[in-house]
Amino acid sequence: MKILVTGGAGFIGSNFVRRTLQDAYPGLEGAEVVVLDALTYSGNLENLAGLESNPRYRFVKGDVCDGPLMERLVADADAVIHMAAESHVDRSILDSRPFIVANALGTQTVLDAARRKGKKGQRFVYVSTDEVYGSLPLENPDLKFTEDTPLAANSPYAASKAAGDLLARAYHHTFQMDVLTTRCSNNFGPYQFPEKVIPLFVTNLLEGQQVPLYGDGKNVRDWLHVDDHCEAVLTVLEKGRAGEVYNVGGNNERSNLELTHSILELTGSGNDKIKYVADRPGHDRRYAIDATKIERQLGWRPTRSAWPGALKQTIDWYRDNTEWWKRVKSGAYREYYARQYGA
Ligand code: NAD
Ligand code: TDX
Repeated sequence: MKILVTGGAGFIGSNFVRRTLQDAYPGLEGAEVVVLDALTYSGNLENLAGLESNPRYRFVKGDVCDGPLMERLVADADAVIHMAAESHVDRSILDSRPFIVANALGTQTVLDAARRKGKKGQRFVYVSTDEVYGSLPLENPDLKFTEDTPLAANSPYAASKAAGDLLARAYHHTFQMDVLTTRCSNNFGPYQFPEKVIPLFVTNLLEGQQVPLYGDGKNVRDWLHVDDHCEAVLTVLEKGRAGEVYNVGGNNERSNLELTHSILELTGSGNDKIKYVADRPGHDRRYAIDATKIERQLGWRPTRSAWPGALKQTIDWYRDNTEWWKRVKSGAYREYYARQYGA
C-alpha cells in the first residue's frame, strides 16, 4: 500500500504520517508514505524529523498546483490523502488569493491528475472542514452540522475549502472516481503552528506574554484531538463508501473563554494575561459536529479528545518541546530542508 499525503509537513499531515508509519494501524503495517508539500510558512520538516531514515517514507518538495508533478506522484499511489491547504482564517481575511490558488485550484489539479494518471483502484480522500457549513447560533445548543447541512461558508478560507469540497464531489459524480470527503472540527495536539488559538495561547503564556481573545470570547468550537482525526481519515480510507461525506467531531464543545481559562489554569497563569482585542471580521459564532454517520456506519469514535486530560497532555507537549516552537516563532525551522536535502 502506497499512500500519497499532500500537505504532510503541516500540523495534521505530519501527525498523520507519523501515525501511519509508526503505529501499526491494522492493514497498514507495511504501508509506504510519500509526502508532497510546498513547505509554505506552515510546512515544517522538523515535524517529520527522524523519519528520513525510514525506507517506507519519502519527501517531495512541490506544489499541488503543479499538474505534471502531481501526475507523476499519483501514478503509483494506492491512496491519495489530500490535506495540503492554506489553513488559517485570519490570513484569508488579510489576503484571500493564496487560499483560492492552493485550496481550489490546487484541489482541482490533484483531482485531475488522479483522474488522468491515478493508479487503478486508487482511493482519494479530501480533507475538508466543518467551516464549509458556516455558523450555528449559540441560542440553540441542540443544533449541529450534519452531512446534509447546506454549505454556507463565511470566510474566504471556508469558501476556498468549500470549492475543493464541491470539486471532490463533482469528480466522483462526473468521472465515477473513488473520492471520499471528511469534514472535521477544530483539531488540537502536537506540532500545530502557533498562529492557531491553542498553540498561540499556550506558547505566549509559557513566555509570560498575554493572549489576544477576540470579541466577547463566547464563540464556540468543537475540539478534536489530531490523533482522533487521523484515525478517522484512516477509517474512511479503509471502510468509507465512494462519494460519501463523513463528519468528524470531538463531542467537545467549548467557548473560547472556557478554553482560555483552562489554559490559564494549566499553565499556572492569572486572568490578567487575557487581552480582549477586536473581533475577527465575520467571526463564526459556533461550530458543532454531529458525527453519527461515521460512528454508526464505520465504527469510528473519538477516544483521545476528552478534556481536561487531552488538553493537559497537549500543553505538556508544548512545555516539553520548547525548542520546536521557539524555532517556529523565530523562523529558524526554515533551515531544516536545506540541511537535509541540500537545496
Ligand atoms: P497546516 O497549515 O498546518 O498545514 C498545511 C500544509 O499544506 C503545510 O505543510 C503547507 O506547507 C502545505 N501546503 C500549503 N499549500 C500548499 C501547496 N500549494 N502545495 C503543497 N503543499 C502546500 O494545516 P493543518 O491544520 O494541518 O490542516 C491540514 C488540512 O486539514 C487542511 O486541508 C485544512 O483545511 C484541514 N482542516 C484543518 C483543521 C484544523 O483544525 N487544523 C480542521 C478541519 C480541517
Ligand atoms: O488569537 C486568537 N484569538 C482568538 O480569540 C486566535 C488565533 C483565535 N481566536 C478565536 C477564533 C476562533 O473562535 O479562537 C477560535 C479558534 O480560532 P483558530 O485557531 O484560528 O481556528 P478556527 O478559525 O476555528 O479554524 C480552525 O478550525 C477549522 C482551523 O484553523 C481551520 O483550518 C479548520 O478548518
